[in-house]
Amino acid sequence: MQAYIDEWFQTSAPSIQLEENMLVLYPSFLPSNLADHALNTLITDIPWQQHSLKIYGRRIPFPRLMYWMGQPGTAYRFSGNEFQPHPWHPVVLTIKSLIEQNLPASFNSVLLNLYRHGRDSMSWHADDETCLGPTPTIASISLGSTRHFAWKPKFVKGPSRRIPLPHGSLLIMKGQFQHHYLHALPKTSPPKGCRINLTFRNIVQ
Ligand SMILES: O=C(O)CCC(=O)C(=O)O
Ligand SMILES: [Mn+2]
Repeated sequence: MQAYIDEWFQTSAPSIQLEENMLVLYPSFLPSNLADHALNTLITDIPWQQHSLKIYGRRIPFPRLMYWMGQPGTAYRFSGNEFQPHPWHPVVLTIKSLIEQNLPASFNSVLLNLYRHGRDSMSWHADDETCLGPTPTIASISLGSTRHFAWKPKFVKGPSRRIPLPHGSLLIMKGQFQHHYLHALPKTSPPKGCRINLTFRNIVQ
């Protein structure tokens, strides 16, 4: 499977379907001028926030900055945090409508993550909160430095796999993906520039 992914990445096919279509990557989804503009605009316009995780009474800062955006009523609760939605940024709305024109899905919120360098990361998790419904479709846009997205089975022992997420790419997680798999954005040791990730979601309750 990993060899297939590596070969595909070298040939730049328009999309790759993985894990029985529960994971689909469009490597160059955004027009390059929109991807460049979104990266430059969001880095400076978003008042990026440092949130933290409470473990054994201690607050540990997440190794990345975040910002939650969406329509009113889409509060997002995870890891002991509750995020109230900030109003849509026009560039984020442009990207959202481009995705919605191409997918049978719509979104009422988005989590923005800023990975400042290769040591910023996201640990193993599933986006399986009840508020996302049982089979959420999550549309994940990457801007800036290419980083690897890793995933592995949740309930059985099995190897993890990884795929590079280039500037302007769109990764779709759908169906039972959050039920069967964990995913992560691992740290890298070679130095990396900054990366912004937008995961569009639909809060249903
Ligand atoms: O940065 C990424 O590509 C992954 C983000 C993610 O998994 C999340 O926001 O839940
Ligand atoms: Mn996730």
